[in-house]
Amino acid sequence: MAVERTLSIIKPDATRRNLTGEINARLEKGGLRIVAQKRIRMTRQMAEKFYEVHAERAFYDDLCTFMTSGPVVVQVLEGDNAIARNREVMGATNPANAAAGTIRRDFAESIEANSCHGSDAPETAEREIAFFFSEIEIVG
Ligand code: FUP
Repeated sequence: MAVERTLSIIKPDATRRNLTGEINARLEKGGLRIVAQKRIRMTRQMAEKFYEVHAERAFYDDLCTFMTSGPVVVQVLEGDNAIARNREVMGATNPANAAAGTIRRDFAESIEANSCHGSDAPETAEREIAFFFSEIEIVG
């Protein structure tokens, strides 16, 4: 299996409820190593750029408002098949459809306030990691 890196975000609904540690424990127990991490406040401009692929979707505006409504923790996760592994640990986008024991099933408030983000492919992981981190900030 290939060692990969993926970009993870602990979203404002989760930081507001002080769930950073619990979510990090789920990630680590899931076989992922947190090799970079910082707590930031996304600006509107950052949120719009980060989610530009969704710019035409009806939920885009609300999503950008939500992502700037409080602090987020952005992270680089490393591990075997980290991109798919993280998406398994997170669960489906809509918590109503997320499998038992996943982060979104256990913590998410709604399809929008769904507690975490994870890159969905190698190309997006590379883009999203570079969006938040320089190479020297990532310590494997
Ligand atoms: P995911 O890859 O699971 O984060 O899901 P998507 O890339 O499809 O969606 C990105 C984010 O848009 C979700 F995390 C939450 C938000 N979203 C909505 O608010 N409403 C929707 O109907 C779909 C997505």
